[in-house]
Amino acid sequence: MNESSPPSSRLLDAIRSPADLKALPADHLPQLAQEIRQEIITVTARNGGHVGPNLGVVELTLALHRVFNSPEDQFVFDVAHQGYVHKLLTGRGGSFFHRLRQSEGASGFLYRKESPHDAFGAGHAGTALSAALGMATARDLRGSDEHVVAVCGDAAFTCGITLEALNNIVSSTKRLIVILNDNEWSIAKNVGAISSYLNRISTSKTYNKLHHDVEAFFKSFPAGAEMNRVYLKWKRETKDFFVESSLFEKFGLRYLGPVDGHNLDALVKNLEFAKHCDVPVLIHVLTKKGKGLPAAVTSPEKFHGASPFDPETGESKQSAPGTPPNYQDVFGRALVRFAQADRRIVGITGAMPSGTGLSHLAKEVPGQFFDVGIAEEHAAIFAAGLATKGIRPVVAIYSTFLQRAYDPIIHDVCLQNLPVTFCMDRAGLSPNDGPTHHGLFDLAYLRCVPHAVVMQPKDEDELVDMLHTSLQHNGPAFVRYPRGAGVGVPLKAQPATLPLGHAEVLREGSNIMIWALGNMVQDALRLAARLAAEENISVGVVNARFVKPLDRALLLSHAACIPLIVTMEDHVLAGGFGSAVLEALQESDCPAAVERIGWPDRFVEHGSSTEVLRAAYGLAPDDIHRRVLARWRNLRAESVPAGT
Ligand SMILES: Cc1ncc(C[n+]2csc(CCOP(=O)(O)OP(=O)(O)O)c2C)c(N)n1
Repeated sequence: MNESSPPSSRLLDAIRSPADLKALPADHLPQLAQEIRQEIITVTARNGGHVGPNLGVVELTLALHRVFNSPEDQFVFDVAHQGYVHKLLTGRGGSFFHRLRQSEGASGFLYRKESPHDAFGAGHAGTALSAALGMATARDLRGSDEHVVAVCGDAAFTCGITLEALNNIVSSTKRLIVILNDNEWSIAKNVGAISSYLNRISTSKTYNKLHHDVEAFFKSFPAGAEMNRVYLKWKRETKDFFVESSLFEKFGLRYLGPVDGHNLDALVKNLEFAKHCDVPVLIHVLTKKGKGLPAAVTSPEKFHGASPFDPETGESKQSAPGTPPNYQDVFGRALVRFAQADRRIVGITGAMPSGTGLSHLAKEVPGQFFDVGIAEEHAAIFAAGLATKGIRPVVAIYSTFLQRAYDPIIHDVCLQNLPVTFCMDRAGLSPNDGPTHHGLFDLAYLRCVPHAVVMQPKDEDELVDMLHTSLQHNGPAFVRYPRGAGVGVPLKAQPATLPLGHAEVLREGSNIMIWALGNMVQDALRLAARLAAEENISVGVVNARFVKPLDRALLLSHAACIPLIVTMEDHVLAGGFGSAVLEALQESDCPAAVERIGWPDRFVEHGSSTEVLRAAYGLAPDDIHRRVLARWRNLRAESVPAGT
């Protein structure tokens, strides 16, 4: 290591590119690591974000950028929620990073369009290995020479896609570096057989002691690379002895590790070695999620993706007094009651017990709770299997992650008309997270599937009714609801069974009828009141409840006598609720005027809040008011005969 005078000011402020990092004397790196941790804590405490995963990869990311040359060499981060350190080292620090997850600021994930250093974008888990393998194979085909490094968490190995890629590596390339960042945690504690296997490798005391002793022995020789090769060969061949078999070696990868993920020297050495290997290599790196923030180390689940917190104590910033309970908690508690009353009811999560509210079930009725890992396809088919034997599975998956389970939804659940309930949290915008996490496509991909019943409640009490209704229904049902707090309505003691395919008229009107879905119902009621008060227009509001089956009878009765139908949905217009209304009217040859309010055919970026993003897309309440009023006035003008 170069010795140099101790740095006085913040080193981080002088790092504008990986070249600046490379120029830094090695003995300054611990201070830089500390400054990076402090920066991440300061910014996530204010903006919220993935504090734990990022605090765990500070040394790993520093080592990657010391050894490789980004952007020529390419890093593919799985989920890309642990990319903050990478951002800070690639010219995205300062005020851009201070606006992390805010409008005009750094995204919470990696995007090819945000920086040339983001080789591959992500937000969903399990894609890194396939993407990196594709990039490495393209390199081989093109005859270029760059390195490709995939950085995958231990939970990524619960994803089918990761295992599919693993199966394909040796037949596709000779040069790929995979970093297994093993912190033993998914969002909750990692689950499943692979997680237990990794734990056995990491903790086999006999093996690790022997490995350290022998490493010290080999290091006592000045022979360098040759000795290192002999040592690694020994290590590979003895590992099977102590930890059954090295799974990764069976897939044809050279296994290196486990390596202390907070020891920069060890990381750099292993990466340097991997760089010169002529076979694909997996480096098993052990890291501590949340390192540097004691509260995050003791509560890794809470600090995986934290809302704003006190940087000193780690205490969450309290939501404003009187904030209604979150949809996810209302759902989770209702499911506990239903499951306690009916032992056939079980809850299934794909590695997200707290995010979906299923942690309530895990705690209260653990025998009826399953965490299957980040495995949405498996979750859906597992549920289908359970349903064939009379079990009533409730699969709770965010709308965006349910996209993974599309084929199982069609092929395994709906085709066989099995009674599985899917509860889709985060349907609609997930503003700070951005396009990988917005749940804006589910209506389009679900309402075309035969047998599917698709619904969205107007408030949290109706969510409980819909969960109850779906559990009475002898077929597949999908309930979507938004992120965050409910409306604040009281919850009935006993849920109601809703008649399938029946909408609810909340306000009568004779000029305009707004058909609103879910969280748009409250906006619709405010819009109707305003148009009535300010413009003297008679505006009714329907709570659609069901997108499929749609309440065609009510819709046609409105279209027959009300001049303008407005649809409102927190979903893309293409294929959504408004499209369902148009199709129903067209199929009945009903020439009604329809104004559809929803998201355009665009990937909506991240932003500071739902309000900010709605305003950016002309969907703020004032914008909608202007549009509906203009359409109404046009219709009126068209209906008045010329010359009068
Ligand atoms: C398909 C999909 N399902 C669920 C998630 C939610 N999710 C985000 S990160 C994460 C856990 C990742 O754990 P790991 O890969 O071990 O990385 P770590 O956070 O521990 O660094 C999960 C389940 C997701 N991003 N994508």
